[in-house]
Amino acid sequence: MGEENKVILHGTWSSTYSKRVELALKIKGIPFDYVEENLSNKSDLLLKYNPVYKKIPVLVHQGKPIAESLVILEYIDETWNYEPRLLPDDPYESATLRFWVGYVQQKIAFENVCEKLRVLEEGIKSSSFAEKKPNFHGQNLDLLDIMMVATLGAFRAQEEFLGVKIIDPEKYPLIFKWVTDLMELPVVKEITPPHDELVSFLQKFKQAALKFPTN
Ligand SMILES: N[C@@H](CCC(=O)N[C@@H](CS)C(=O)NCC(=O)O)C(=O)O
Repeated sequence: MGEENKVILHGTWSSTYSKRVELALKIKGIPFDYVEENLSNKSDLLLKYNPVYKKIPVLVHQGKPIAESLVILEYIDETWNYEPRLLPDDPYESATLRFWVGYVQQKIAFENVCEKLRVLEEGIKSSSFAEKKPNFHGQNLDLLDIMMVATLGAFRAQEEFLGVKIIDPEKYPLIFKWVTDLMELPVVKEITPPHDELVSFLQKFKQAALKFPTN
């Protein structure tokens, strides 16, 4: 790839937002350089590229920066608009898929995650693409698959850290199968941080939060 077409991702290894982008680039087979950012000492380049939010991930393509993970994912699919597509061609299916992507983005966090998972499980079962989930064809993941595995792929580390079941296979069989099948794919394994590193990251994060409470 010539310098003018270069793709660079600024991210951090533990960020689910960076992982979304890394996964999309790998699924599409787009070569890229990766810059690991230290969020407690952000690089001048990151501040220049994302002066509004000052956050990772930032994708730089042809020298131009794009910020916000979901914006970046759509940019990737529009720019490298060949198979596998991250969004379906059918407008209704694409709208439904983006609806659930937005739901995972906004709602699937630590608090009340069980109720949110129930809504997601039921919503996917009655969606226009119900038959397709959770079946994958090779490594052809779409935007929602990327969101699911980047957001929930660390659930085993979170379960160990919190000492509670998050994705209970009896309560959420579809989500459990979906996420665990995705985690078996080589492309997903490539971007998944080692389990022990994630658990110790969560522990360190908690200790730091206890030391410097925000309120
Ligand atoms: N809405 C953003 C969120 C990205 C985000 O929260 N990034 C965090 C790391 S996981 C960050 O850069 N934090 C640095 C800061 O807030 O100063 C996206 O989807 O890209």
